[in-house]
Amino acid sequence: MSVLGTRVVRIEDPRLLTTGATYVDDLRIPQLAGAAFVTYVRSPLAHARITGIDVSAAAEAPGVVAVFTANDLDDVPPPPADNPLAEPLLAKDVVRYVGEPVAMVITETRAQGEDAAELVAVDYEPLPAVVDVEEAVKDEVLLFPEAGTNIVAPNGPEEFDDAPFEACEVVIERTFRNQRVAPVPMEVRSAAAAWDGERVTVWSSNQNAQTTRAIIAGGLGVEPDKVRVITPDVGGGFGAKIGVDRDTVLVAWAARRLNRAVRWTETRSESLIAMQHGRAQVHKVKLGGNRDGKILAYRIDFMQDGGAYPRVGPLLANFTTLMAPAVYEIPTVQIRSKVVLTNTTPVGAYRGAGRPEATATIERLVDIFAAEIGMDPAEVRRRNLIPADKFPYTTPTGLVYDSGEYVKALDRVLEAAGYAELRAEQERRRAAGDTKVLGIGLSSYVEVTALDFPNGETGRVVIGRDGSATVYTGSHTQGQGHATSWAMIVQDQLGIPMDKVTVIHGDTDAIPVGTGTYASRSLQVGGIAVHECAVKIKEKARELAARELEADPNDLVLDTATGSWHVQGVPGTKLDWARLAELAGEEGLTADVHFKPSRPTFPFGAHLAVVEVDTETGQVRLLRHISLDDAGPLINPIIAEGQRHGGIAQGVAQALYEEMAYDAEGNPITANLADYPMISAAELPSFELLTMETPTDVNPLGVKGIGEAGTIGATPAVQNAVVDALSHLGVRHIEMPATPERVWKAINEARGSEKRAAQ
Ligand code: SMO
Repeated sequence: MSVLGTRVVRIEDPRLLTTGATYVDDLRIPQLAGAAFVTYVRSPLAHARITGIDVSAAAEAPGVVAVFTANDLDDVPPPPADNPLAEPLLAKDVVRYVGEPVAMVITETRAQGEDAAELVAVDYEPLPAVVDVEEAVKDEVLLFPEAGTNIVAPNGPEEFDDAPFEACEVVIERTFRNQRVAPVPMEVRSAAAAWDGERVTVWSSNQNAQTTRAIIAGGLGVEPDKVRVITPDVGGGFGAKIGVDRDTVLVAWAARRLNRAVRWTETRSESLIAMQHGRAQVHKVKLGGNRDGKILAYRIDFMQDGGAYPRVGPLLANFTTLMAPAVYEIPTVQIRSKVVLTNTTPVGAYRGAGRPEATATIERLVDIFAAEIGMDPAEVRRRNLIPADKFPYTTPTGLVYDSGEYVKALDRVLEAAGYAELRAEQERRRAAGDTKVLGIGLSSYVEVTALDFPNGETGRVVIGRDGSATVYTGSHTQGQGHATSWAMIVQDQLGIPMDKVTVIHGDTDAIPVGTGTYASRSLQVGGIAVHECAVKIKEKARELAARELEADPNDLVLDTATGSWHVQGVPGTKLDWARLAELAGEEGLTADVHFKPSRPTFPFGAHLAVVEVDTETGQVRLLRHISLDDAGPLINPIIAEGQRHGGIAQGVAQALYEEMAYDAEGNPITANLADYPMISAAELPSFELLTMETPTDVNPLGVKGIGEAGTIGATPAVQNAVVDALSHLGVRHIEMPATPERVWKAINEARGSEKRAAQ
């Protein structure tokens, strides 16, 4: 029996739960002995001209090794002259967001750095700041006057054709905000670097060592082989550690410049303002349909707030664009997007990266449409979901959805939730005038995973003379459980027990080529690379065993229960993996694979949230969350459930609590975890998880990605539940996060308009 699909307890957990992880900041290694500490001087203003920097007082402060400003960066490539939007390593003439690095102070101890940084005197001449995308798009205040506009990568038609909407019985027009959130990984950004006279070694907390190496090499102006990147344990990334920011490039630079090891770990407050944010889109949308529940036309005209530098903004907008039609069969879909720069922290990937935004909007619209035509939102979905017999399904945006059972997923969730009873209970409470009303919210979703499929992923498996297997993977765990899953894949194919499989990742010397972990790609790309390595090794072993036992290779049998080979019908004479490794001689028993799938995959599912809203205070409590997340066959159900738990928690957080907020001058006002209401287990019920495993034909294990699914499905279900709770009052929409204040206001506005109507 295969180990795949069984509930194997994660093999990395005993270490993480006893001696603990080793994060970059925990490293006590000879190369970092006597390392100096980096402290960044960050801009306190959202937009200003730098007219002078006086470092003399700081340079004299106790323990100061060096103070560097942009003028000291004379040995790195200058920002490309042909790109007026280029992001410098240190701000030189202008700062564009609060938190932008302006100078770096290097000291013997961390505490000395905090003090010395205060002594760096920067003269700022404030410039008007533009914080809101709807202001920024007017181009009245420009972040880069040389560029002449704040708009980047505009996409879509100049004019929309209104005819498809004119033919509809019902048309809804809305503007939705998908608020800015902070990724808040448990481990903040952290790096250390040492220079050996030829090469810089960087220990860095990130999602892909090889991309990080490329970024650092590019920043320093050296060939990639002059940089080695090592990532020890990583405490979460959520997209915000795909590669590294300039803060880490500068750590590498300082080690080279000073010929001394340096280390840097940001504070939590720094992390909240200087690590990239996520989401931050404004959607102007229009949906048209008929009273029979059929949606006929959909338009989304949206802006991605890029923050102060474009970075991956265009990529995020592209993901939202591609997934805009979502799970529905809609005859007309019109999409326009632009990235707009603002004087705020740059926005990057965050769990789902552009896809949750697409789902959130259409799922909200479907509910408003349902309310408008007086039809149950589940029924409206059922009438518009892409039917199972239409797969593979080509979307209006040119994607090919591989496999899906959208109606079935929805129906199973409704059934498990007891939908009819929930509606009855909702009605009962309303009729009784209960101040605690019930809301039931749905979402159906599909997401694209491993959209960067041409990059593929590398794997290498080496069988040791002791019969063990060592797996080198270009994929990159930040908590996802690669050590367990990759070992299961090896055991499944080769019969080498999991405890004899070692997984190595995150060292560019050991794994020169790799892509890393993001876009829910690890298993379907990196895991498959390991699977393919094992298959190759099996074939090599078959030849070796055949030669040794003087048999036809086709007669050789691998008994995966014992990890040994024998000739068909002659089970007495066995060759184990240790022996086969020996037989392979000098060459060794190894396989290398760079697996490149032909297409991305499309996990899907449905979520149902039940909330209780206190109509006197606006307080929302999530009572139940039922989800079905189908990512194909599960390698390890425990790990898949863990991914769903974390994803749902972050999705609920966006719906109810979290928002990275700025004042009108661009000052972040949620810059610590007292003000930024990060969700915790205390706010969450136990999730009710349903399983369905619809395989893809894109890879031999039929697997899709699960890392981001929970986040994508959960947010709209919860937001819809809050609105649904108040629908009897005439409430049709509440922006996220649905804080008590927002909910209370919505209730009062609805009651006010009721009263006015009665007068
Ligand atoms: S937001 Mo993810 O790490 O693609």
